[in-house]
This record gives sequence, C-alpha cells and structure tokens, in this order.
Amino acid sequence: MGVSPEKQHLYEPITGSNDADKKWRCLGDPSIVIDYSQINDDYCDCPDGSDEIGTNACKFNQSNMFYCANDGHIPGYIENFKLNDGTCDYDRCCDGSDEYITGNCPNKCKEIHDQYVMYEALMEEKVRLAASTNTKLKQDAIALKDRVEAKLESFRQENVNLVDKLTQLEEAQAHGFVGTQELSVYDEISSYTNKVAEKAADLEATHASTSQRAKKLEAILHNLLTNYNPNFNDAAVKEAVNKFQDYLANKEDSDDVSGISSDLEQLNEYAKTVMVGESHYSSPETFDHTVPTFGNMIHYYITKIFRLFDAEAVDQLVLKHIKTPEGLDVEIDSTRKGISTLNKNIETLEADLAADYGPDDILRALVGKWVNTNIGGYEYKVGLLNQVYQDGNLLGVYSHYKDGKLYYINGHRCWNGPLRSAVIEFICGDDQQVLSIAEPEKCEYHIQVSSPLSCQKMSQSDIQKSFKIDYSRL
Ligand code: MAN
Repeated sequence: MGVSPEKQHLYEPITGSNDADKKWRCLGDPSIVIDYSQINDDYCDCPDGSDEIGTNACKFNQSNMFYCANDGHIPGYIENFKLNDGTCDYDRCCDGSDEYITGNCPNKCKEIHDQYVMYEALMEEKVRLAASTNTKLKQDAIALKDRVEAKLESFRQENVNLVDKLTQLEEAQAHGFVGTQELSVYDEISSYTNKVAEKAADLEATHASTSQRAKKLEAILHNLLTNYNPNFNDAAVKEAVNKFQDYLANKEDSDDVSGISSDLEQLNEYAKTVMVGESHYSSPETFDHTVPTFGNMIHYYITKIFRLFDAEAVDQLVLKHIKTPEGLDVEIDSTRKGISTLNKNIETLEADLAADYGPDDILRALVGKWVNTNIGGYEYKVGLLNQVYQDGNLLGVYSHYKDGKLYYINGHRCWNGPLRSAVIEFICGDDQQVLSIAEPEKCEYHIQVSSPLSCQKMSQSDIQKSFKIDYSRL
C-alpha cells in the first residue's frame, strides 16, 4: 500500500512461496533482509524508510512519499507524516486513501475531477485567448522599440550636426570671425536645394497632368457650346453653357511652372560661386520688414521651404552669420548645452534598448500601465516597470525582470528594518489586474498580477499545479 505502480516490482519478495518464508531486502541497503510481513507494519526496519512507505513509522524521506491512486482523477503523492492525521488532503489524495485508518475522508475523486475538467477547459481557453492578446502585445512592443530606435537615430544625427556646428563655431572663434570661412553657399545649401528640386519636379509633373485633364474637359464643353440646340429648353444644358461662357470670360493664363526645377538648378550653380562670407543673409524674422527685392524673395521662400525639411539646419545657416564675438560665445555655449542634453538623451535611450524587457521585448507594451487595488485596508498603486506604493509608502522602484518576475527595490525604509522591496509575479489570466498582495517577510511584498503574458507557459502540469479545489462544492 502507498506504492506507485512503477515501483510495485521493487516490493516483490526475494524468496519463499508461502507467506511465512517470504523475505525482502531494504531498497537503500540490500544487505538488510527482513520478513515480507515487516513491510508497512508500522515499525521502521530499513534506514531509508523504504519498508514503511504506507505508514509514518520512519523518518520522512522524499523518495518514499505515499502514493494515492485517485482512480478517475490524477494520481498524487503525500508526505507520510500527513497519513491518518484526520485531515482530508483532497488536493493530493482525492480518494481519501491517506486517511485509511481514520476513515475520515470519503472518496471525492469524481466531484474533484469534474471541477478539474472544467478548470482545464477554462485554462486552455484562456491560453488560446492569451495567444492572440500576446501577439497584439508583441506588435505593440515592436512598434515601441522601433520608435525608441528611430528617436535614438535622430538624436545621434542631431548630435553629429551639433558637434559639427560646434567645431565650426570654435574654429571661427579661434580665427576671430565666423564670416571669413571659405565655404560656398552651395556647400551649405545643396542638400536642401536638391530636395526642393525633387519636390519641384514632382509638382511640375502633377501640374502637367492636371492641365491635360482640364484641357480635355474644356474641349468637351467647347463642343457643347458650339453644337447645342438652343431651341431645346433644357435648363441644365443652358446653365452649363452660361457658366462655361463666364468661365471663358474670366479665365486667366495658367501659371507656367515648367521652369521651376531648371531655375533651381541655375540657383544652385550660382550658389557655387558665392562664398558664405559674402552673402547678405539676415535673420529670417527681419525678412518681413525688408524691402522685397528679388534676392530677398528668393531667400525668403527658400528659407521657408528649407524649414519644412529641417528647421535646425536653417538655424545653423542663419547662425553662420553671427558677426559679434559675444554672439559667438552665446552660440557656442548653447550648442555645448545642446550636445550635453542630447548625450544624456542618447544614453537614456541606449540603456532602454539594452534593458531586459523579457522574451520578444514584450514587457515594453506594459510600460506606463498602473494596476491599483485596495487590499487589507491599504490602497496599493502598482506601476508595471515603474513604482509600487502602499498608501503613501514607496514599496520599490522597478529594477529588473527575471524569470517572468518584475523586481522592485529601494522603497521607503521599514521601521527598524530594511528598505521595502516588492516582486510582481504574473499569473496567467485576463488583462493586468492585481490578484493578491502578501508580505511573506516584513516589508518584502509579493504581488500576483493576472496577465495573458504568462499563459503561453502553461503546460498540463502547470494547469494541474494551479488547480484549486472548490471545497464548497464537494
Ligand atoms: C506599515 C506597512 C506594513 C509593514 C509595516 C512595518 O504598516 O508598510 O506593510 O509591515 O509598516 O512597520
């Protein structure tokens, strides 16, 4: 009794055919031979306890746990010291075989198995639903990571530009004057004029096809105007004819945009010959009050167009023309500050990209989510990957993720104790909600949060382990 079917063969007698002669060797020490009847006689003969697997006579040994067959449900094992203690350990022995002497516990395997089957179906459904939620979370996480990467790239680019600018400004300071640099306007603006030229070429193409379509429509209406029969009093035709006549009377010659891109090319060519130091740029704010010469207009519009692409770069162009040493000092100072801010931002983003957000970075999708609850008279505010509060007490600041758990440290100090800390464990379930909060050690908090995140890990044995009997229904 108490021996699993797999181990039954170890309990065959070694000699003898009638019961009185049967002998058996202790499993852990085969030199000790005992009578077969000494097995489970409530007296410990073998040092490893292998002779008393069905009683509590020997010292507890993990490998000699009592086996409950639990027919109709899942077999289980129970510690020998729980045998016949008067308590029904139905979670392990639904058949009540652990209480074979007290007889306290009727077999409840049927009822418990029915509950288990329902629970299993529920969990399988949860796992299935969770799979689609997880796919969505993964997509969100990828998008968030992409955003961080793009931001980092733009900060790095901006940094390169600012470092470049700083070098130029410092060189200018060393030479006493920015405007003396032998850079052509073309060098400065070519990448922008190229973009403008591309846009202009697109506009020209769009304009050409729109004009074509307008010409076709005009031809149709011309035909109507010439050939319609005024004797048919068709109000709609008359109205169309009148409106077309008005249109013809007021029609202006369409703007010819076909030369814009070649004009820009010429502008580029011209710019190649003009040195920055010779240019007559002033700050854009003053353009509105300047006499509108042709040169001013071109500069005004080009600057406006450039700003669409890269306001920072235009500022750099404009700043090239600071003429006073004080202005230069101010600019150098603010550029240095800009670089240092950017470096900090870059470091933060790099650290974020290097941080552990779990498999597929999925935890990124939970950043910024708070799950709050009231338990045991306390109001808990639980910030996933953020902070955890118990009323006004900080229980911890998110530190790291390990094996499916979030660790929070450095909370407020406990009275006469350590700094508070917390661990969040995800339990397969619906969207994030606090399931329980416990304080197993003083000021160390264990928080269970339901989440589809941990559902994919549920194997059959996980489902078995997480199953809880509803005793009210037994
Ligand atoms: C407060 C709470 C408790 C904690 C005690 C320790 O009452 O934070 O959770 O155990 O302080 O003094």
